[in-house]
Amino acid sequence: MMFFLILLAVGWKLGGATSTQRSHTYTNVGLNNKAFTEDVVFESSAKTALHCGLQCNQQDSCMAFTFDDNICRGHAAVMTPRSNSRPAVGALSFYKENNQKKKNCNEETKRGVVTIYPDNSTPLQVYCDQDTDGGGWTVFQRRQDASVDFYRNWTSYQNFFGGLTGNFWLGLDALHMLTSRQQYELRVDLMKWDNTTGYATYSNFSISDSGDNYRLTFGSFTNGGAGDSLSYHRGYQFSTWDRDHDMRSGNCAQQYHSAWWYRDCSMASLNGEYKPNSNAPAGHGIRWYNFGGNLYSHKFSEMKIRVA
Ligand SMILES: [Ca+2]
Repeated sequence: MMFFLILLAVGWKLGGATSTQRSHTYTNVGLNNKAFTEDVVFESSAKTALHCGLQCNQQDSCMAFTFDDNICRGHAAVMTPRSNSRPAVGALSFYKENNQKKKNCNEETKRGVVTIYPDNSTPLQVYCDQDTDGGGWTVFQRRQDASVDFYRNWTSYQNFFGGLTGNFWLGLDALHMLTSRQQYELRVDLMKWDNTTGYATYSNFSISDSGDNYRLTFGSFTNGGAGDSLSYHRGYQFSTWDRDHDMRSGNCAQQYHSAWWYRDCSMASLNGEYKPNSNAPAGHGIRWYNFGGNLYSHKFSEMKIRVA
């Protein structure tokens, strides 16, 4: 394989080592040399996998190739956790890493902190969860300890704060940018202090722009044992201690030390105070009414979106 690497002048990833290249990176599919069987864009003869790779390299529509017994096949599909391509046993198989800018975590195959380009030009650093329910999730909120203060003002919530590998908020402007361009589903993951977990999913999630105070829109509760504590907030604007858009005469965010799509006031409030003793004053804490009740404050929360 080193032979191919040098002659092709493209990168090969074999046994975890990757080298970058002149034009495209090819990565071994790594499934015991299984091959793609669908989306064939060309078939030809080739003496070696090297020649096969060069043919694929010359065609934009070729995203992967398989080489088996001097038969070279180019394929339009890239193997990802959500790909419909089906592998077959017997051939050497590689895929071309997509050098185009990825718009979301569905298109991205890497996990963790990555840079995506929601509008094809503006870089946005996000955290991709590729493990939960098939992956493809862009995480926009995480609470896992008390090290980051979430009782913040309007400007702070418009922007990113925290750290992508720990506690963070991606920012309302970023959420609007993402959800105004593609249709997303929402998932909320929660963990109690006894490590029991629950989740809730919603369809057609989007956030409006700053002029509309980042109003929360979604279709419906679709699944999850944590129950539906968000529908109460559907259609309401975001509020912080210094920007009151709630339905109460007072200020919900100020009263409960959080920031949320408050109504009068909330059934969920995942930006509340982190309370290691699990019990918070009523209305405070990381709350999801249908999973723990009004007083319970969760050990862990994540909010994430995926292109539907
Ligand atoms: Ca108010």
